[in-house]
Amino acid sequence: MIVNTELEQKGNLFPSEIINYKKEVDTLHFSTKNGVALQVTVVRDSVIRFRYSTTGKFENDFSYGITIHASRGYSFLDVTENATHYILTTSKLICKIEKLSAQVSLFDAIDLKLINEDEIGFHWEESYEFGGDIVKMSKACQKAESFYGLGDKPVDVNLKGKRFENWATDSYAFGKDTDPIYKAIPFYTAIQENKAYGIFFDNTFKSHFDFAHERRNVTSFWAQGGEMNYYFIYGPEMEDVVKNYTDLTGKPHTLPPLWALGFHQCKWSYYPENNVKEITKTFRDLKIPCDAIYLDIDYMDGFRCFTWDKKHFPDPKRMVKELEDDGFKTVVIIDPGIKIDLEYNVFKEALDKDYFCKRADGPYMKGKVWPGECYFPDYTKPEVREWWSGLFKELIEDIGVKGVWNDMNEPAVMDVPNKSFPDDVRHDYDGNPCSHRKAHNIYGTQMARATYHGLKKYAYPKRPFVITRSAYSGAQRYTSTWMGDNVATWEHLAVANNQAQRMAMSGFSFAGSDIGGFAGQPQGELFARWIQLGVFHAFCRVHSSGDHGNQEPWVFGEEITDIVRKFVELRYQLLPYLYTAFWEYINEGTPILKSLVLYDQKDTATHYRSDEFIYGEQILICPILEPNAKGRRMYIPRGAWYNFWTNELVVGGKELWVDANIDSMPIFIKEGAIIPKYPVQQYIGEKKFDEITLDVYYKEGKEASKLYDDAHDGYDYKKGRFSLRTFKLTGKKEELIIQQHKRGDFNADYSKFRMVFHNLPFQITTIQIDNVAVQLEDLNTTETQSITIGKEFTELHLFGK
Ligand code: MIG
Repeated sequence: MIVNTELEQKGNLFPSEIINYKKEVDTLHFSTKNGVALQVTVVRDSVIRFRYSTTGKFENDFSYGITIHASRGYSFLDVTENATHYILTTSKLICKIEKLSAQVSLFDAIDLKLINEDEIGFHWEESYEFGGDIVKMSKACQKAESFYGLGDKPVDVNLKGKRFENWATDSYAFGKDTDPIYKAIPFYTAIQENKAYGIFFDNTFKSHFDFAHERRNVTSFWAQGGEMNYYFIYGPEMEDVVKNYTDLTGKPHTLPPLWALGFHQCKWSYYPENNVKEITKTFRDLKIPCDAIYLDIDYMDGFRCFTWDKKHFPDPKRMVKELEDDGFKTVVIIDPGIKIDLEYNVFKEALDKDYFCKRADGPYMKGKVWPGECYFPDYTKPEVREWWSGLFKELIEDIGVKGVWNDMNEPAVMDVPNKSFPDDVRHDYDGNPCSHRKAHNIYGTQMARATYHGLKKYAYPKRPFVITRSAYSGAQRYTSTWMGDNVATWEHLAVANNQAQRMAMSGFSFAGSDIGGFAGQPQGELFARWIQLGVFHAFCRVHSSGDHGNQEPWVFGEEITDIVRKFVELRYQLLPYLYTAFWEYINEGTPILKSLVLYDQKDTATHYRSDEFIYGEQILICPILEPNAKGRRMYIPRGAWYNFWTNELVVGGKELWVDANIDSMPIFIKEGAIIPKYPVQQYIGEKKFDEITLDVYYKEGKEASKLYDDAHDGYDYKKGRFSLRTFKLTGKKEELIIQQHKRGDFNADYSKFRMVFHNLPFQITTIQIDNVAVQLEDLNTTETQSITIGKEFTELHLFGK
């Protein structure tokens, strides 16, 4: 039984036989004898939406999850009918709907094999307490099927055998397997028989997913209200499922400013001003690159949002300017709770304009958070979001703050058993009034959305930067995210690794954990290992509660400081590589981190691997997750990979011991890759440089690599001011050819590439650039050979012997 039956006499209800069918452009409408309506909409050849109503009438079709920019359109659609089924065919999928039961099955249109079928399919239970239905779906689970996704769940990568709940929850010091935590992302990908498909259950009520936990051969999902409304997304590659889901729910609207991909330092809390300055100065003194410093709640006056504690921060504008002059962007926290205080203009205005959430019978939704008793804006109302955006004018435009951190937006409330609003609170839901049962999971996303629009407006012509704790599907359009209040333990380091991969395969790549752990204090060794992992997450920030001591890179002694510096420097060197991956993400929806199963689903050995992942397209990472390690066993995916530290070439498809003392970690580069590197900078824009490095990893055969670049901030890139270079490498026994193709009209400051050749199996004798022979003088004769060349070459040809 999926949920407890509400009243004993009521059990599950099912659609009866289909008695009516009508086709309207891309939508098929079915109705059953007992009044169930089913709408089947072809969104794309590989994406079909299923929507059920038990009353025969549908609610207003409104979703915060689906973006208006989602691609629509299919190349082929055919509907036929036989004695038992309706059959819908696209170029990718065949969908059969059984006349007697309305049960659905889906097949690959090319090899005609079954991909997924309803077990009992759609069913429901009437909700005695709230009205409407508890809507349920159960699908057959195949024997070797496995499951991935669901956002921030702190569990191993494969979800099979587990059951989950989606209900955004403030979860201080959550543990491995705690469920639910901060986010609600009701999307998963399944793989069976080498075919991947996804299901996005776009329902914001509390929802549940069961992956063959209750019954070995059944996968089911259900929600405490709303519609059974899900999108079936076919791959057959997992990466295509994720890309299609990301297309539906949205890619980030803008690239982040490059500084947002730098290293960030945070703590609860840095104050007063001279403490902040001491921290930033130490970064510069110790030459540990850093781009952003965060102010947690104590910068405010009595935790009132949009105010400053004038004692600790007498002149915020001056301070922010001085930090900026030293290369630090200031990011400040803003919570949703607005202190009840008639002298406080933000409160007063929202009260006058009726912007706060109210209880069912009319009183305000009152709850205690950091400022004491608060009211909470209803961000699900467009007018309230507009107002909220406007509040950022002073902070951003005048004071010069560059980023905003939205916390507590599950929403979190203190000293109440459910840690949030009661169910009866009313929300506008963009003109579809509802209770908190429906708006809860989307509240944080709408807050981050309003914050994003404020930043976008007032930071213009610069790009906005927002970070949120709570999120529903689609939040990635507006904001980055972190995983909330983790703990300084080795287990949590593994959790952070799983969560970042899981978020990426859930369409949300701009994510990272509190490096070092929020609660508790790490030993230096754990901190160093966490930094090593964190520098390979798109969002890279050290944060801690500060309750248990300091957590800056230098508090663990010189050895650890040096290790931190080494890896943060590596992050800064690899920024053009990360930026290129980010560009792929915002254009194609390609996840920046790829779990091995997403990278190579055909290799079933990857289906249960959690530790290793691919960073971007060509770098394999495996964090060290245990104390006192001198290395570890790890799985090397198929293909051939160079050990980043030793240049040793290993052939994958097997487990391997890899050495990694505390100052090292397993990093491998795909054979044939060309990896771009900047010189080390202490912050983005510190230096202008005339050349960047391309690390070329020899391969006998072909491999393509990319390098994206633009002004690193602003919007000119949207008007063509970017450059996208594609490098095609072809290696032969005594030759190496690199062809470059460039798109876009951005011209970077640097004019040259320093090409460093790794593992060339020959001595270079002749070099041709664009078919003209050049002198060999630039060449080193050491093992690593390198050459400096003008960046606009179209073909570089090395001959050797
Ligand atoms: O109740 O603002 O997850 O990152 O430092 C705690 C103080 C509120 C929780 C966030 C954490 C932040 C802290 N906040």
